[in-house]
Amino acid sequence: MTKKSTRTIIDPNAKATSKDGIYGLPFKESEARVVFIPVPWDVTTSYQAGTSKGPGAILAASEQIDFFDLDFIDAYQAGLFMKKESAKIIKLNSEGRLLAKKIIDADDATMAKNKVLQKNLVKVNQICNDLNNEVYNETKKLLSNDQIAVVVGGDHATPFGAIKAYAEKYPKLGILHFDAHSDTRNAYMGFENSHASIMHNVMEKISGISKLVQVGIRDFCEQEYLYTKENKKVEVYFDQTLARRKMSGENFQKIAKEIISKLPEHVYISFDIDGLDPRFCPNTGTPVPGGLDYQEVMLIINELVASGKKLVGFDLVEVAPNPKDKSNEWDANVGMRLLYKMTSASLATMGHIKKR
Ligand SMILES: [Mn+2]
Repeated sequence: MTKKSTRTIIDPNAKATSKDGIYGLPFKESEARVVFIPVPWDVTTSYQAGTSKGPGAILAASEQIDFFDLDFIDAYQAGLFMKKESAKIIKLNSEGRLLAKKIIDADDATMAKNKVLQKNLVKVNQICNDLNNEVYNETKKLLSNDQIAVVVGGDHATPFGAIKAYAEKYPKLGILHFDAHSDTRNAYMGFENSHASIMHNVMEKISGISKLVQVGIRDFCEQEYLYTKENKKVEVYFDQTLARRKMSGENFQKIAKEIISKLPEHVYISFDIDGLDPRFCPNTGTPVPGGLDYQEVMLIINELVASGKKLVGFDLVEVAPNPKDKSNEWDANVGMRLLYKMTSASLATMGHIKKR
């Protein structure tokens, strides 16, 4: 990346406008330490589609940011930039979604005898592989340039390629995974690369991941429960367990420290917005009651920074705008703030900005 001082051209007290880049910032990609990769993707979304509109909604909502932060000093100074949505990814998504829809709607008996649907399933799996390669190549390019690449989904299938590129750059990488769902199914409705299998694929198909710590999990099948229980590299903080520990009077800061203690030196956060209580993400694809409070997440992130471990990369997925009311940008508002906080934390742990 090229160097540029921006202190003179950004007024952090002024209202940002979306005609500039994300968070109203004027950086070019080459000047930005953090590059957001929008991935408008919801090919295998089973319940409510709409996460493909997430990156655009986050970009639009981002002008509401106030840069002043009680924990970190001026993350924006490091240069933040969001790429344009890729035409190739948009095309892959609409092709894939059309094919996947008929498979999702078909029952098992129909799938077993319908050759066209079976062919379409192979095609959908190929399309998802193409997406993974696109995201992998883009992330690899940015990482080799000493930039931090951040996937903004899209559904939870989107960051696979990014995590693969990060694991190559940081061997023994640990994943801190916030989610309502375990996302460790072998496959979902025959889809090999669906949102419901992302962490299974990360653990089985990417070498070098030393640890997966899941937080907020409250929706999973028995296969997932057994998979995470038997895999020594996986540690699960179920939502129910966290809630009961809190209700029995345990100090949440102590719990947050414990969560962070399970992670290695280099950490990647994969953040599914539905890990939060649904009041923070009412339009996400598959909301589940329970979940983390926003400030609990802030505390866990803070404990990560305090631990001296490095937040080398992260993603934010499953943010979906309200399909019936475009003026309601609540989900994206929460998303863009969470994204800015993770950006700040990552930059601070990587030595690019200071803690307050
Ligand atoms: Mn997920």
